[in-house]
Amino acid sequence: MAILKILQYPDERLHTVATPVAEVTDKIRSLIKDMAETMYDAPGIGLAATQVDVHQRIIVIDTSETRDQLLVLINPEIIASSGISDYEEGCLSVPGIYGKVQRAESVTVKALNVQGETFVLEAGELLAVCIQHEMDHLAGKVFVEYWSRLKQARALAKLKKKQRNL
Ligand code: QAP
Ligand code: CO
Repeated sequence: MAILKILQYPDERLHTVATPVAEVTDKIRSLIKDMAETMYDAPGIGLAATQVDVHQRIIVIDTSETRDQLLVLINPEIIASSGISDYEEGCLSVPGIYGKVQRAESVTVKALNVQGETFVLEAGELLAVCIQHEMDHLAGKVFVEYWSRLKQARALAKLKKKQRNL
């Protein structure tokens, strides 16, 4: 097990489009363990492989209060969505920056589990938002990129200032 390094916005590698996992091997399972450990350590509620510079379609999520409900999505696909939600988001790759993004309120997602079996999950509320946020990472998109140029520039200035003071 290992804590992986999380890429920090505006790292260009966050714009890489991930490719599907061809087969869920022990190597993939080992990566997933490290991703989960990294997410829990941060602590965060979601982490996409893109954020640890692995460009394969893998996501780990745990939105539970008890931090013991790990959800692993391999090759996720949204097969249905409905409603509109306007949730305040954050991101481990954009620390200290929070803001609203408009997304679907509920989603039905199809994915593979760590055993390589297909499953379908219906999600709402925070879990639905988190799934969409993490799937964006796999497509090379960071949540702040939904914002206006001005709001993005302000976020970037805040990040730069924080990095200078480290
Ligand atoms: C994505 O984000 C998410 O700024 C997961 O200083 C977040 O785990 C989806 C974090 C909210 C939907 C709603 C952020 C930790 C964690 C920070 C995270 C920070 C420390 C973010
Ligand atoms: Co994120």
